[in-house]
Amino acid sequence: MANIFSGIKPSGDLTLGNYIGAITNFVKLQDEHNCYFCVVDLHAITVPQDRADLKKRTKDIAALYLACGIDPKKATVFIQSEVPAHTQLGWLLECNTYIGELNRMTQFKDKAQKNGTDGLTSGLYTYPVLMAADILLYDSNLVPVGDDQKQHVEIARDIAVRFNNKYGETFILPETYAHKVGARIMDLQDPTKKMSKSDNDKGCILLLDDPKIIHKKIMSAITDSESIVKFDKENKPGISNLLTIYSKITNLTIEELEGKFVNANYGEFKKALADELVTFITPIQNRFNEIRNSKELDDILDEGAMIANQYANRKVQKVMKKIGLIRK
Ligand code: AQP
Repeated sequence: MANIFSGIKPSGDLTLGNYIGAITNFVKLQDEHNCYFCVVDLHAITVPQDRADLKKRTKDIAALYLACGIDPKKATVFIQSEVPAHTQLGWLLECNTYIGELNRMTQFKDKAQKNGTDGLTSGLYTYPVLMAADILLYDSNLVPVGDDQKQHVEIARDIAVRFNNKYGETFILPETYAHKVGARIMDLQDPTKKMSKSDNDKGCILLLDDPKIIHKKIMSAITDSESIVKFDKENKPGISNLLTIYSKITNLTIEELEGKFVNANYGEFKKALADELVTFITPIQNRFNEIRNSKELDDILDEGAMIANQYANRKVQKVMKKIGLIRK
């Protein structure tokens, strides 16, 4: 049985990209492994957040984890800021991470290139180290993430190797667990760019979108002028992205879908996809509405925080001892 850790930050409302890229693997892995699934609220504050939105979204994401099929009897579900060992270990690891390594992180580089570094926080720059702490704290063997997060799992591994070499065996070396297809769902309006919760507009399907909005967003997705439903990422990124989404929510293969829509035009294909999406998302939304304001959700998060704190505190004490942060 492996240890699994992953999290999603409440920097926006959950997207279909988060679901397909990450949550489907959370649900799959919980049956056979020791799983810790977290709402990483401390990562969200690396960019400015409205207090009330942050509070609301943190619980929304926890409720959506459950609504999407994470079972609290199988997995520990908790909020990152309720387990102080994450920030404790984050600092200990920052003192074992080089500035050159952080300079290579593409997410920060992209944001800095787009807007310059003025107004960017040092938290945004060092957040990969906090993410390394999240992962290493639970002796995680596997980290289910989408494509964009692979580099951050790699730096966690590099930090773990360095720490182990310096202080003796302390950390398990984590590996990424990602889909072959669906590890990067693209924006519906710009299929060369990742669907992202902080760019919530027509290009992004939210798990809590109204069915009418879902229809509208799918029907207005950018495609191409060929009108052939065929997977070709290079030349037909829009249709290929829609085929990937279709395949992921129905379990039909891309080839089966190409066959099914061989005589269809893009309008017919998009309508069928929108219908499937609504059928797929409606039970998730119903379950979300049942649990979002229930006592059940708070009980699950209280219990999750207790279990996570027990594991994480033991681990951080071990790490401190290795470093020499010990009085007796
Ligand atoms: N478009 C995507 N396709 C596949 N997987 C995705 N993930 C995010 N977008 C896609 C995966 O979802 C998990 C949670 O991500 P996160 O919230 O920690 O941060 P992120 O990767 O930066 O996600 P967003 O939605 O793009 O957030 P913002 O806009 O706030 O930066 C991760 O496993 C991620 O790979």
